[in-house]
Amino acid sequence: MADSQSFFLHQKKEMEDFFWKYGYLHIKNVYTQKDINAFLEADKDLVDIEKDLSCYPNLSRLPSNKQLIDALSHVLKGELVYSFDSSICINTSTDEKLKPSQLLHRDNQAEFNFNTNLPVVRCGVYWQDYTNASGGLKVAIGSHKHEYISLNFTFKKLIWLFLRFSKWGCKYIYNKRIKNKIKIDPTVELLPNQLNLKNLKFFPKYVNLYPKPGDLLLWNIRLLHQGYARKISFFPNLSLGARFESLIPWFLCEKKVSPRTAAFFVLQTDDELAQEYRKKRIHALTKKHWSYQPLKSSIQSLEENFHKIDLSGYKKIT
Ligand SMILES: O=C(O)CCC(=O)C(=O)O
Ligand SMILES: [Fe+2]
Repeated sequence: MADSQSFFLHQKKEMEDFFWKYGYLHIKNVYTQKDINAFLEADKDLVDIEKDLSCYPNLSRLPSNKQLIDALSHVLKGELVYSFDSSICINTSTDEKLKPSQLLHRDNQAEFNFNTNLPVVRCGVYWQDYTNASGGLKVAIGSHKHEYISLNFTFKKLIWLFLRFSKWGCKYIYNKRIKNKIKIDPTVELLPNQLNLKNLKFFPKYVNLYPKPGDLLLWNIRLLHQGYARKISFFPNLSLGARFESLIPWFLCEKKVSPRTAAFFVLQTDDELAQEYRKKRIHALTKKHWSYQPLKSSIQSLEENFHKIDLSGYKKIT
């Protein structure tokens, strides 16, 4: 099926078309299994989830990869910026801590203008083989361009959604948030962007992604996605929403990858919307994250490979 297609780094044009249409990419063999294992083995005693990958002598080579940067600057249609928004989690459990209805999310994005494109991606590098396993990534195809009405909707959520179809309704939501001092993520819009009927769809359509060690998955920062996907043994190509999936007994699913190790990093262009996103995100990342200084050697290599690096987060704590 076209939706669950994977690519190699040299297929730049194919990746560009696929990415803007569907909002995600599965890129094969970006690294070798041997390399990622060696990076991890060498740096594992330094790992702290709050540290950026640039704080590690070896794992810093995951984002600072010339071939990847070349390919993605083509896909995102602009030269790339590194903003020190990354981390690695090692040996984490794949037990679901969230209710199925809370799994699906966009990364620090809500109520944005669906008529614009945001050239910001989150990349995931996974150390385990997910080919025949549960516990991996599920994405909602093309959801970077649509808002959805789904079965999760409460009456209040539905009213809220309809308010967003008018300027007046958006202003009403904004005023309500200000008046009630509702705390929302600083990277999310306080004043919702007005929705248009063509932005609205019923029920997302999903696909599960099954990377092998050395593959890279990436998704538009606006795309709906979740971890903890289940692979149903007798219907391996079927991908259901988390609520339906949770009704399927585990003996009908492939075993979960557990524990799991994965690194994530954000790449973006320097376009105006991406700059706006970057500024808000740098502000939203924790003081602890910015207290870990990147290594000089990493900075040098990032500077050589990226068009620009944005160190402004580190000024927050000085
Ligand atoms: O656990 C995963 O594979 C996805 C994690 C995720 O949602 C994220 O890093 O934004
Ligand atoms: Fe996410």
